Amino acid sequence: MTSILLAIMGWDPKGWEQRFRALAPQHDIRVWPDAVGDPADIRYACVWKPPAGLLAGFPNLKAILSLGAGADDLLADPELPDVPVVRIVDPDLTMRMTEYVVLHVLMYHRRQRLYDAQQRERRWLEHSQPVASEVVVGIMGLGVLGTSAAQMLQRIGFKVVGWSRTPKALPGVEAFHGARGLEPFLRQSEILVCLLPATPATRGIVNLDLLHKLGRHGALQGAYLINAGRGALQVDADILAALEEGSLAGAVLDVFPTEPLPIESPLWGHPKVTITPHNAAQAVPQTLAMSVLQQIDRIERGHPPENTIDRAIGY
Ligand code: NDP
Ligand code: OXD
Repeated sequence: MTSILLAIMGWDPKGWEQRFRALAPQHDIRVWPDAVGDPADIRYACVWKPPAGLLAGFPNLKAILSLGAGADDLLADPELPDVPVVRIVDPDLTMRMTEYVVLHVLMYHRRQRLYDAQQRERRWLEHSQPVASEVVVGIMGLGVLGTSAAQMLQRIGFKVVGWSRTPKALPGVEAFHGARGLEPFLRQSEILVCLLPATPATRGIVNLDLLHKLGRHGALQGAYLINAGRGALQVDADILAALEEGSLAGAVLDVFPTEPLPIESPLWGHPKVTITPHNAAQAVPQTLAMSVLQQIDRIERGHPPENTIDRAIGY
């Protein structure tokens, strides 16, 4: 019997506990903070935003498994034990993010907010509608989530460009990479979709300088931002400034430097901003617990875990 710890902050741990117990009755499931038992028993820690220093208290850990796709919070723990850190890669999570991206790209492309406003005024007025193939969507981060969103957007006709750290070859997607690839990527992008991890290299990347480089004179006649990566990527004041001066026509934000978004943030009431509470791709135990347990099973059978975080680059 292997002892597995669940340490979850900010989400309700009950669903995870029930699912782990149902799927892995052969394992000993412990739950932080009330039912940890002897810390020396714990071999695997399955976590979401555990307090810094907590994991250092488990001397016999074999791996840490993040219950989310992004592991930036974990890596910020200066006492993080030196064992593999595994993140979630799961088709359910990926498809949820793809839905979110496609939904909001289409909202801008089809000018749905304009038609909503007209409806409130009982105005019957048709506007010209560009074809999707004239509209360029730029995906920052061509990883698991960015690739899936790029492929779906392509299937519904958009021109898709992408940007990543290392070179990528995705059929039909014009791919840019690295510092030199950033500006030509941005110049084409009318709708910028941000699906980057938060790392020392990406923090604050969505700033005024970057927003000024977006393609504003394409088929949509304006530039739009969708950030569902991490709040640390964006500078809220710069997004507001870009909206005020008109260099940005709209922003959809799922993530923020401070979460929950403080009540006094001017983003809440801005007419060109759409806010969602960091749920673009909700981590649902019903489907994701299996992915986590499969990685534990791999390690127990002597195989290296998949989807490990490279601590040197931060994702
Ligand atoms: P991946 O690790 O699969 O992909 C990350 C992508 O970002 C890769 O293409 C990588 O480049 C690129 N990248 C990283 N650093 C840089 C850099 N410095 N310059 C250019 N490109 C860079 O992650 P996922 O796609 O699975 O997830 C992305 C992020 O989405 C997560 O880290 C998390 O923060 C966020 N997320 C948000 C959720 C939400 O509900 N809002 C839910 C789930 C995840 P390369 O391919 O060259 O390595
Ligand atoms: C994740 C998230 O990283 O929910 O999975 O943000």
